[in-house]
Amino acid sequence: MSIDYQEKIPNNVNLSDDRRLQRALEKWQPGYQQWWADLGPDDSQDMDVYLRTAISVEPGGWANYGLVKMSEYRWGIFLSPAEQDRKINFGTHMGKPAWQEVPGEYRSELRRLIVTQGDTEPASVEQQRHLGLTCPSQYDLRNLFQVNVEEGRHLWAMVYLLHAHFGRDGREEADAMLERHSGDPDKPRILEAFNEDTPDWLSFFMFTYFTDRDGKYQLASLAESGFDPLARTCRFMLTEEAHHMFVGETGVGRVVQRCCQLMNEHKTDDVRKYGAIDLATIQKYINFHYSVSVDLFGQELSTNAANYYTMGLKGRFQETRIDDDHLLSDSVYSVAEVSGDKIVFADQSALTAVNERLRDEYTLDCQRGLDKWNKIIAEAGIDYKLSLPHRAFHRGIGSFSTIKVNPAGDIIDAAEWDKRQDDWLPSATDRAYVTSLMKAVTEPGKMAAWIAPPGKGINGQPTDFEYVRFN
Ligand code: BYC
Repeated sequence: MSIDYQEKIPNNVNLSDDRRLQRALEKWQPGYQQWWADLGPDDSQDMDVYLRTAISVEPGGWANYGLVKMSEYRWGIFLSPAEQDRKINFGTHMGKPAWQEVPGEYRSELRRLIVTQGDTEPASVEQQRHLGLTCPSQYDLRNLFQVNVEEGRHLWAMVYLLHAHFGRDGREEADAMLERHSGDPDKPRILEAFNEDTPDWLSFFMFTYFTDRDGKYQLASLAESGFDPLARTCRFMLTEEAHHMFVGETGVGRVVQRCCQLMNEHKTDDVRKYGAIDLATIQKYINFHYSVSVDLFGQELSTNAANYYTMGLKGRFQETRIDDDHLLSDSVYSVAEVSGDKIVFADQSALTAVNERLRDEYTLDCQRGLDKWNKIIAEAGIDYKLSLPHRAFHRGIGSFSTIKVNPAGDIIDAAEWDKRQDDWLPSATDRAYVTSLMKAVTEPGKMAAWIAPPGKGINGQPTDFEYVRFN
């Protein structure tokens, strides 16, 4: 399963054995490179960056670290090793051998899932493209670029599946991935959160914490797929995704830490005076990014999701570790809904509730980071607790999208919402303040005033290592 870097497209799928596929992908490659040059990270092409490059897909020692010129980064196609005699583990085909080719009857559903997943990857690169110009440190700049190149590779992963398994319409979908753009009024990205701006580094850390974590849960569900090439591709993507969430978790943690430090030093909550971001503003950013990210799980009750499950295309998180019939035809799951002026829980078919179950698992996982950030605050002796807003707060998709709910979960009227929303979500003033802090700090080891230095460097390097050469 070693990766062949001699090829024009590095890969571990024996691409050279399939000349037609190789040619088709090599034809797509220049368009991708052009897209990266146009809409990838601004002004980065000449920089040498200390990046991790995948050299193997085996667990442990799968990556190489070294300075890479951004314009020469090698994107490739890497699948995790095949599991021998893998079976379909859920739905009506349970127990049958996993599909190596697209099951004809489920072609359009499978294509839709792959396209939706694939579309998010270049979208995030587009959303983050200006951030390098205002990096808080070299360490952070390097992390941003690491995330960006890997999201680019995740697009390759989905484009490979489209080219290898969906013929002409797959190739058309692959082309369309480079035609839709984040926030484009005519050709937007498919999922709403990927059309929002990522205008500043606090938003970036929140995005990598909350939205990349949706990626983790969606990829983990697709990694259970009965369509084996999709499962294998997603398993390898998950390995890379872990670093992205680390960037988010530690990034927000360092902003919290810096704030607490200044609160103690100056005996005040108003750290804006000292160029840091106050806890109340951090809470508003959490409210925003969490609510936008929970929307990405779709409707609470979804026949699409039920169909994907029954067809064996998209499973639950860690499907094989769940002890039940893996059909869900007779089981129930507790789902929140609106009843009069209250939000209550009611049992629903577990099959139609698979999106909601995944959202619940995601929320539990999100809370872990909040606990860590709260520990930083408590250790600084400060009496303040960050929290996740209620699941119904600020929703654009699903049964709460038509009502107004405060972060505590009380249904409120539109007038109250209008009056209070700036207390709950970043206001124009908050955003302008955070933007005002965004000034590039590029000397090795130096940090912007609003963020604490990282606990340690990348790959055992010191924090003042020269992670980026600007040339
Ligand atoms: N925005 O039955 P429902 C990542 C539409 S992130 C706009 O609930 P379904 C990453 C929906 O299309 C992970 N529209 O939908 C992170 C449907 O439309 P139709 C990305 C939405 O399909 C950071 C209708 O509402 N991967 O990897 O069950 C950086 C009914 O909804 C949205 C995936 O998402 C929305 N948020 O659930 C980089 C996995 N939600 O049919 C990367 C693949 C719903 O009425 N996607 N709609 O026209 C899926 O599994 C599903 O498409 C979803 C939606 C879970 C997203």
